[in-house]
Amino acid sequence: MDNGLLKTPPMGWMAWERFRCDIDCKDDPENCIREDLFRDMADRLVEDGWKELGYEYVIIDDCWMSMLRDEHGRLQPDPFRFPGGIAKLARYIHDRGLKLGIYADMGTHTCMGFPGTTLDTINIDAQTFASWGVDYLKFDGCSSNPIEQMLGYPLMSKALNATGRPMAYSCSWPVYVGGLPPKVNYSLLGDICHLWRNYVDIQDSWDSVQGIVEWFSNNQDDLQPAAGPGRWNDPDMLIIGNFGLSVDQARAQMALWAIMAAPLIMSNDLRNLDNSARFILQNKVAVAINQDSMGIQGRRLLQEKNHIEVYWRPLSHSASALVFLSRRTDMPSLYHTSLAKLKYDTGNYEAYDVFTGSTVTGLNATTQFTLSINPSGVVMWYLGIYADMGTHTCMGFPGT
Ligand code: A2G
Repeated sequence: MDNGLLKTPPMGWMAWERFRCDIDCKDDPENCIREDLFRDMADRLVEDGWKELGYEYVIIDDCWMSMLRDEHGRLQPDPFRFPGGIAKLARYIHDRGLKLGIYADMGTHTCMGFPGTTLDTINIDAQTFASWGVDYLKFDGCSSNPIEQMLGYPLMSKALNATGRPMAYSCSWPVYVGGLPPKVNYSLLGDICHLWRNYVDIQDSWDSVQGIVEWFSNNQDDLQPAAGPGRWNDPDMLIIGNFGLSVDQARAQMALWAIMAAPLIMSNDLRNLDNSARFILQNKVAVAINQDSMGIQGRRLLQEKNHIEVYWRPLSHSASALVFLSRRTDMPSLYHTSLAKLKYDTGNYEAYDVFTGSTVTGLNATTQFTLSINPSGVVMWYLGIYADMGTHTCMGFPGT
């Protein structure tokens, strides 16, 4: 949606993948969906360096609601798990310079069976969220039919705008109609939503990450042109820091989400994150590539027979990013190539290896180079043009 919000993909934290619908605050007080969990995550975002990198949204997912609307027909939070109410939680989050997201569902019930938003309650729900100070709405689509969705998603967009409060609008609509044209109209989605979920929910495994990347790449001709400032495809949350990914696989998720101009919305436990996950998620160059101001989504360029794949994204200042992904399961593979083989023009380049910090200078398009790529791992390069006319090259080396 072109109203000035989300000029770059949103960054933040969302409860769902890691904390699901845990409402057992008696036996699992640390992990249940309640206001303390969101306050804890807000504290971590501010105190552990996330906010300054751009991770700013704290997003409540399903299972925050009371089973009943209030006497005015408004949604209300579960009184035991959110005793202070959402407005107070929003103040806590705003006081720390962060933004609050919330979840609702176009349909009779949310996916976990809490009260849904039907066509007749769209306006009141949008007004309720605005009155609480919500900054972001994830609008799911369980328990509705395609006609209700076709009416409801645009109506919610209008209703949010009519509140006068700027709220980012995330639409799960495409998932419920198969994710692809002609059933999904991506130009309409780009007009009414800031981001949208295209495909199945992510789970805590490399299989799940790979399946998502494969689907997005196989369908990139339909999906890639739909993205741009204010309108983003959403392959779902970052699961880095949980239980399912090795360090190499975590780097791969970060690299591929950066290439795909995907929302960087983590779902992990920021209170217990190991340093390797933290370094990957806080990698400044990976984040900068994801947040590039041109907002052009990248593409898979090549699938080699030996299960090495190459992904590419054009970036501002004539720079670009390359990701070399190994989908092999044997040993580190040597990959021989040149920039010319990857369709680069003649010129002099320098490459910065995003995860090792090493630099390769003196590359021209025909220079042959060899990379070693770990199984289910990546090498990620930020590529600048070398020897610009100016005082410094794009990477800060002496210029001409
Ligand atoms: O409901 C759906 O499965 C959501 N999926 C998932 O992200 C989570 O919100 C869950 C909560 O019950 C989509 O929005 C596509």
